[in-house]
Amino acid sequence: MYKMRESFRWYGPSDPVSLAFIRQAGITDIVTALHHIPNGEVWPTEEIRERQRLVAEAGMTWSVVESVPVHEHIKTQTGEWRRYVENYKQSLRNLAACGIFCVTYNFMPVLDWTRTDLEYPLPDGSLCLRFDKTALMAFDLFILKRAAAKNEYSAEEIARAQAYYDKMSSAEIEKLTRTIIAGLPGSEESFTLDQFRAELARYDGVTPETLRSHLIDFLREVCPVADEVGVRMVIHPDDPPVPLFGLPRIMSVADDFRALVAAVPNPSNGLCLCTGSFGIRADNALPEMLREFGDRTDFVHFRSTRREPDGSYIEDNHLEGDVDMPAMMDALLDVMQRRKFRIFCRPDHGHQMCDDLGRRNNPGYSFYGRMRGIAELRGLQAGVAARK
Ligand code: DNO
Repeated sequence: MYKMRESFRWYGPSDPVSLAFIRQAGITDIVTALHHIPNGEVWPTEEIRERQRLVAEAGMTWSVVESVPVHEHIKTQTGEWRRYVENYKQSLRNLAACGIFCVTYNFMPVLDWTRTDLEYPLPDGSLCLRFDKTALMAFDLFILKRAAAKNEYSAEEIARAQAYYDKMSSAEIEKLTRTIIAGLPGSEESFTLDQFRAELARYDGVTPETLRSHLIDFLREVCPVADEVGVRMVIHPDDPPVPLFGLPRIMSVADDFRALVAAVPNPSNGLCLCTGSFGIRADNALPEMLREFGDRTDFVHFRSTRREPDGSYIEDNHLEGDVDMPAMMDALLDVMQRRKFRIFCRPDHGHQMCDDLGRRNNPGYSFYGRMRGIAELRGLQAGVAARK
């Protein structure tokens, strides 16, 4: 029976979590990126090889890239975007030449993933990531002061955000601002308030249709190269999969991926099925999506969120929250069996717990929380597999 190819994200030599620890979690495959290369530039073969060497020395393989970032100018088709597309193709060729064939990317404008609290305390003393809709609205309306924001929320929401903002200290305002725009790990971008406003302004008039056509143009350029060198490009969904700051969102539901495949049927056009991101929307039927898109899904992020009625959510333990993990695992095992292929899977985020607490951590990527995650997923897999 084909089992998950167990992987862990590692942010490179500056990651406080060591490769030695990751190996002891039973992991075989590393997910990483050359975070020091500026967005848009080519990833040189020597640098890729050097990173591979570090991972190999620790007894594992660098198998998945997360991410080769897509330069903002490609998303808006402005400035030097054509040069960035050519560079992207070259990075794919270089990765393939080094034997790396799975490349994650996303097409979220301006911000990669977004949360409002990186240390939300849970009753058991661990800390999780949280998205609080009221805090986000308070930031948008009263800190960022985005002009159109007041038209996008209801009167009741605005009143709630006002009450929330009125109680905030200047330290809390500063912290929330940093959490939202200073760049979460892997996002590669970090802004001040003014820079953020300028970036948002670049999307004035960019509708979801325009952004989608830019993504399709990008894929029509890079997929033929990816097909040729055997790379699968796996798009990560919007996180969270709802519009933020008036920005267009185009990878939030199953229909979004269907549209991409219809426009660019190339085999290299693939999906990174992130259960935590898609799972924010109750209208995303995750196991069905995995079964439908299974042939194109080379990478799965396992994470579970717990939704609250107002659009807020916390990141829960991997087998708790709203995601039906047993059903996901069942679908995963079926898809792998059908394809005769082991899909790369990683526990996406974990709580800060035990010896993670009080240490420097990349939010979501502390060691023990993810170790608990992989242990639970592995157990779930053994149980579901035994019944097949
Ligand atoms: C967050 C991650 C994202 C993801 C990118 C993929 O933890 O899931 O930052 O890596 O969106 O391009």
